[in-house]
Amino acid sequence: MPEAAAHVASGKVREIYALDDERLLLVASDRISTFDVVLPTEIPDKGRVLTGLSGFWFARTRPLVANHLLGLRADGRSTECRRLAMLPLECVVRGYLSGSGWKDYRATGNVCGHALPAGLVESAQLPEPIFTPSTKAQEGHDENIDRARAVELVGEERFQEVERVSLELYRFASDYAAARGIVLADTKLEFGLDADGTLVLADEAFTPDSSRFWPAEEYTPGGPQPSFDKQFVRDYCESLGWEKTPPGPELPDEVVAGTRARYVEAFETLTGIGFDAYLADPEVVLR
Ligand code: Q0N
Repeated sequence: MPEAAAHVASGKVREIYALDDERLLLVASDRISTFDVVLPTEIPDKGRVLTGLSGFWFARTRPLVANHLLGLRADGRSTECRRLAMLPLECVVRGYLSGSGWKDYRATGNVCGHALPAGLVESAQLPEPIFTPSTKAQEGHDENIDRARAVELVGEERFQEVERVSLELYRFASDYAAARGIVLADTKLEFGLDADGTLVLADEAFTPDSSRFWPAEEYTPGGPQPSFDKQFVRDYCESLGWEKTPPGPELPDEVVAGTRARYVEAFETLTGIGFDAYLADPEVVLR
């Protein structure tokens, strides 16, 4: 538990504490969710992998946009960051047709107001990445919105800026990941404003919890793709015939070990840094 820090917010798998008026501490737990349910079994080091990957991307995308990162703590799971006025948007970029994007396309032929070519199959790569913002609805669920609604929430100028920056960030990270054998199918970014009104990238960035990671080697459009990190967990849960409502099942040791190995593999493949080196000195990912 962080020293004398007020708890600000809880996510399903992360906690936010106030350090002072200007700074927050984001702590990534080892909890894992599947089918929107947090499971009772943790994946050791998952929070460290996500924190290290976010730090790596924050350091490398700084030429594109400012970000909230101030430093990584020695525990490897805690991020000190600048406290911002968050924009009420989840900035989603999709390069492939999956999840709610695929559902919308199948039902209507477009995704959040973006007209798309006819005849695309599930998981198809889109002609161009598209910006499909959503809002956090009351009960934590994301609600897709169109451009007009997003402009109502943040204004025309700010909308154009977050759209441009989100697409630039996605192109940078997806090109980087593709060169290392990982398809970054889509991603969710969050931004805030600093006291000067400068746009600042916040939250986590390009982690398996905020993005769909697919192994490029197995990519086969025309159906759902295996997930780089959670596929063992999903397959195990499916094998039980669990109803996908809480409580979720406990995971057996081999599913935990296999899943941990996949997280560590994603970290090492993308960063080119050994996970042991990260544990010894988390800020190695920033250099
Ligand atoms: C913050 N969340 C996650 C926005 C909030 N750097 C920051 N400064 C102030 N607040 C936050 C951060 C960060 N990161 C982030 N909560 C608070 C939840 N989102 C959900 C969508 O709306």
